[in-house]
Amino acid sequence: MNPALSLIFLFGLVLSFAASAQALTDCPHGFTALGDKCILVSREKKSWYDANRRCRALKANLLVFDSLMDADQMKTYLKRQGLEFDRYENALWTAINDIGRNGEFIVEHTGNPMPFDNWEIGQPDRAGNQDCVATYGANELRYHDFQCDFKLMYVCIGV
Ligand SMILES: [Ca+2]
Repeated sequence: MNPALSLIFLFGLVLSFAASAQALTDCPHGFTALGDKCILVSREKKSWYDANRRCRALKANLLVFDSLMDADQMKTYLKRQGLEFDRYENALWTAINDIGRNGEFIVEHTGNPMPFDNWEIGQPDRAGNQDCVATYGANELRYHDFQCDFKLMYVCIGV
């Protein structure tokens, strides 16, 4: 191969390599790639309604786990971020709620039941008026129903 051709070949190789690296981490500004998702963890505590609005404004949705593996991956990530999960105040909002119909918990952005049953034992206990679901690290990120006006951290998932 003559030098000019090999240079072009090398350039093409670098470009395709850059493109494949880009595909793996192609997340909107402020979001981080985690598995096949783009996530944004906000430590700013908000009511469920405000957290949901904030995610939607970022063209994202509140968190929902698709599988046990998905939940485990998030748990590892959040622990690595140094998030403290010793108290329920440090739970994170999910997209799941039964605001529309009491007792029928659905994923806000799909209208469907949660894809993976991740309730903590004894939850939902519906203590008071608990229509919104958070994931609670002290219980392995299992789901708890909370009052929606409770201020919690949250995770947005890019769409
Ligand atoms: Ca509860």
